[in-house]
Amino acid sequence: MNKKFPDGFLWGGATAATQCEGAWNIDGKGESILDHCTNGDRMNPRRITNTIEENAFYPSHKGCDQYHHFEEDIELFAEMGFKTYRLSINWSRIYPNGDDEEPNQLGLDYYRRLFEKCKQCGIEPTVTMTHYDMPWNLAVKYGGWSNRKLIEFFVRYAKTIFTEYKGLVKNWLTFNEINFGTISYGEFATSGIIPKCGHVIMEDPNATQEEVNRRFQALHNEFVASAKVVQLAHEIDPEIKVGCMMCGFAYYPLTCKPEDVEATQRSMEIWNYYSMDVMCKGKYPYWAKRYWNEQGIELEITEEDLRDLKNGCVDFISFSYYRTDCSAANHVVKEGSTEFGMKNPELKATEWGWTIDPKGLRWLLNEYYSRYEMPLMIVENGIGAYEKLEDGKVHDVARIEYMRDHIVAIKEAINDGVDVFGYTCWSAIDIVSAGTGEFKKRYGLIYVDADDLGNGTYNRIKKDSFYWYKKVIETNGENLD
Ligand code: BGP
Repeated sequence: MNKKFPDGFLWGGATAATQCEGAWNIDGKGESILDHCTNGDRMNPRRITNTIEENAFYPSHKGCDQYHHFEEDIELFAEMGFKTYRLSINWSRIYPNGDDEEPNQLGLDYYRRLFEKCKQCGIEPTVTMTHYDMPWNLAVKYGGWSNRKLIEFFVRYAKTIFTEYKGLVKNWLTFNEINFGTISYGEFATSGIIPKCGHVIMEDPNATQEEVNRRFQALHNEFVASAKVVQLAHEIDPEIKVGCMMCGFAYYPLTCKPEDVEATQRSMEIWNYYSMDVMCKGKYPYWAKRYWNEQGIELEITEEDLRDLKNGCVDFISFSYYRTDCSAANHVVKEGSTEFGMKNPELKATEWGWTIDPKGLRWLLNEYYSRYEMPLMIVENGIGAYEKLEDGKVHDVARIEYMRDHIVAIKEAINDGVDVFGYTCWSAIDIVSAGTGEFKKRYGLIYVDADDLGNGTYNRIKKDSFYWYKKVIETNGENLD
C-alpha cells in the first residue's frame, strides 16, 4: 500500500507576527511583550527591559519587515504553490493596550489587506491568534495570564477578529505552543528575565510555591480562554475550525531501565497531554489531581470553567515538531537551563544543538492520533542554520534534506492511517529566531538580506529549497528529489 498525500493537503509555510512584521510602533500599534525583548545568541540570553533602551537592539522592531513587504512575500509564497500561509495576528495591533474598548482600525485594515492578498493568490490563511505575544500593558498592569481578567480581554479580541475576517479566514489556532508555557504567560515581562524552556517553567526546582501556582493558574486561564473562543468562533461562523497549537514534545527513555521508562511517560504526560487532554477532551487528565497534590498546586477552577472546557474542545490538533529528547529518572534540570530533556546520543544535531529525528515525527503523529483521533496539522517543522548568499544564490542543502526526511515520515504516518491534513514548514521566509533573537539562525525558504542588528537591504532572494519545495507541492508530495 502506498497511500498518497490526500487531495487538498494544505502545503505551506509559517511565520509569527513579532518575528516577521517589524513596524512595531506605527499605525496605532501598541507595544507587545516581544517589543521589549532584546537580541541575544546561543551564549547570551535575550533580556526583557522595562523601557526601550537606546543602546539595545530589539529584533521585533524590524522582523523581516513583512509589514512593508507582505504583497511581495505572498506572491513568492504563491509562486511556490502554497495552499496555506500560517501567520499570527499581533494582538497589540488590534487592541494596542489589550484592555481597550475599541479596536485599532488601522491594525484591522492591515490584516484585511493581507488576507485579501492571500485570497487573490489562492492561499488559505491559517491564523494563530497569539504567538508568544501579548500587549505589554496586559503584562504590566494585570500580571499577564495569571489574572483571570485576561480571559475577558482575549474573548473581546477574538470576537473582533472572527467577525472582521469572516469569510477570509477559516482555520484559527488559539495559543502558540500553549504547553511550552513561556512568554505568553506575561508574568516574566516585569522580571527582566527571558523565559527559559518548558521544563523550567512548569517544573522549576527553584520556583517558589507561589510562582508555581501562578504558572499553572495562567495555563488554566489560557485553557478557559481558548475554550470560550472555540465556542464563540462556531457561533459567529459555523465554517470556522479552531485548533490547539502544541509544542510537539517527544521523549524517549534514555535507557531501558524501568525508572527511565516511568520518567519518560511522565514527561510525555506533563508536557503534552496535560494541555492536550484539556483542549481535546474537555477535561484535565485523570492523574492531574495526584499531580497537583504532590506539587502543592492550588488552582481556582470554577464550575463555569469546567462547563466551558467541556463545550470548547478544539476541532483539530496542530503542533510544531523540530526534535526529540530523552528522559531519565535521575535527570535534574539545572537552573537557567534551556534544555528540553537529555540529549539522545544516537542522533545528530543542528548547529544550535537541536537533534534531528525524522522518524520521531511518525512516532509522535501516531502517539497523538491514537490518543485523540482528531485531524492533525504540522504547523512548524524546519532547521535553523547559518547560511550565505553567494552569487545571488543560497544552497541550503541541509534544509532540503531535513524537510525531505520529515515529509517522508509524514507520508509513513498517513499510510499508518493517521489523519494529517496539512504541513507548514518553519519558516516560510527568514525571520527572527524566537529563542535567541538572532537573524542569522535562518529557517526560511526565502533569504532576507538582513543581519542580527537590523542592517541590510531586506531584499528577498529565493533559496534552493524554494525551488525544491515548489516541486514537492506541485506533485502533492510525490517528487521529493
Ligand atoms: C517554536 C516557535 C517559533 C519558532 C521556532 C524555532 O517553538 O513557535 O516561534 O521560532 O520554535 O525556534 P527558534 O526561533 O528559537 O529557533
